[in-house]
Amino acid sequence: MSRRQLDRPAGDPAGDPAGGPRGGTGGDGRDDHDRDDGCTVLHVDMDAFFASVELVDRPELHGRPVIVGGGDRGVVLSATYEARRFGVHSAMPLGRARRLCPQAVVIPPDHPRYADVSGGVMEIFRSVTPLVEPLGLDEAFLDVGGAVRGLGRPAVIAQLIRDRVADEQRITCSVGVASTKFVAKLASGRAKPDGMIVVPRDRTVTFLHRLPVGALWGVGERTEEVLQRLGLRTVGDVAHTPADTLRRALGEPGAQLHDLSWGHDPRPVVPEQVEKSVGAEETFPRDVDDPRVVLREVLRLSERVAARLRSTGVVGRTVVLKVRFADFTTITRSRTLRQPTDVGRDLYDAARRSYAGLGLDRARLRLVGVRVEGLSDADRSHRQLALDERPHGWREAERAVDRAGARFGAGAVRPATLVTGPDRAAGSASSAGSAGSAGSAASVAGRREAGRPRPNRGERRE
Ligand code: TTP
Ligand code: MG
Ligand code: MG
Repeated sequence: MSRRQLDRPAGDPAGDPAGGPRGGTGGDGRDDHDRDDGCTVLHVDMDAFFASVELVDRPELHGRPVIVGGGDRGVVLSATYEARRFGVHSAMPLGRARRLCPQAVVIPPDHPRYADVSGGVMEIFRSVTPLVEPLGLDEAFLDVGGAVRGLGRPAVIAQLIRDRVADEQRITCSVGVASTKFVAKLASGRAKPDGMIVVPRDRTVTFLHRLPVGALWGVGERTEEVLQRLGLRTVGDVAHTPADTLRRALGEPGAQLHDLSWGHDPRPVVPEQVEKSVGAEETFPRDVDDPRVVLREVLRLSERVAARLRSTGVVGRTVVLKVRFADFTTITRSRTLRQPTDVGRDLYDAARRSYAGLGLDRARLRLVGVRVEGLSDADRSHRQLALDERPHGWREAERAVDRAGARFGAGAVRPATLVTGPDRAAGSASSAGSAGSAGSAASVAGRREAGRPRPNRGERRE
């Protein structure tokens, strides 16, 4: 899929509760992409997620109504926008959906595949900022305030994300760009499908007040009924009703609705719990006894783990080398660094020493792995380093690689040692080290993303 322009054609009325134009404007119809100052919150949501993933392998279904559903509950889980034109929507009983749209292609869900694509999408988000708050498999809030210097304005970052999701996962997503989570989420919903909307800070109230009350966070059917009885139909109506009146009708949540209706939403983007360890390992296509090949792989894994540390905003102190012999015996060796790091070179140096310490003497290896433990917050650690005045050229160089990766996709820029290293002539090195080979695995241990296998990407998280 090609890179798209920042601007999309406006005017498709689908999914636009306020009846205004879509595709880049949250205010009064003008293009607001360049009015994104202070709009550091992005809400990104995949379009018709399950159905879109199914279309990746079935291009012949593009443009046709497709429903993913069935399973235990016999309901529609996801429907393409073509199916939605017939009134089909998620959570609808499948039988009713079939009656509304008999020509729809119905596909049973393939949850491991969706989890896999979700992992890839979240990885794109985390290459932009560590401040990613997933809301399920197909959506997340991102705080891009810290990424603006390196990657550009929020609207540019939003488009970058849309392009990368399209290029790498072959599905589309929609993005809301705003100054608060609540407004960003509303905006992404209005931008659907395959669009983005920027709500400039000073147009937040205008944007909100035209929407129906149901758009307010926390307003379900029952609350909506109460508001309707008070004669309140739009968010603007709620805004112009005294908070006390709302509190009397709805209790404390009534007052919160009043705040929301004026765009007050102080909730920060809360990233997921930090991992306990980050690691990657590689099973060689054939057992390897050449130390140069092994070390080359250790270097590649170290770079990969370090990039992962940086993208999640953490540094680690203990480097664990794992070696599995041809007979499946597995050993690990740890080294604790003086300073925590997120630099691949540091990890490699420690892992290389551990490897030398093993004195393997051409023992045949089946797998090597590099893991970092003892993680802590990178910002705090770097402040400490600044006090110690320890200049670190590698860190800057690797950060530049990250930025290129965030822009152009992982692997766009490789460390020079992996491209032209002296051991390149060793022959089998390139096959052993090829990214994404069947036996490759990267894992992030800890609470987050538990049980999310990613078989198709050759990466695994525990
Ligand atoms: P949504 O983002 O709500 O829906 P969607 O991605 O299919 O469509 P869009 O965002 O364009 O409106 O949910 C994401 C996925 O979660 C969806 O594809 C299927 C799954 N899902 C369920 O399994 N059960 C449900 O009740 C809903 C609403 C979604
Ligand atoms: Mg979605
Ligand atoms: Mg969603």
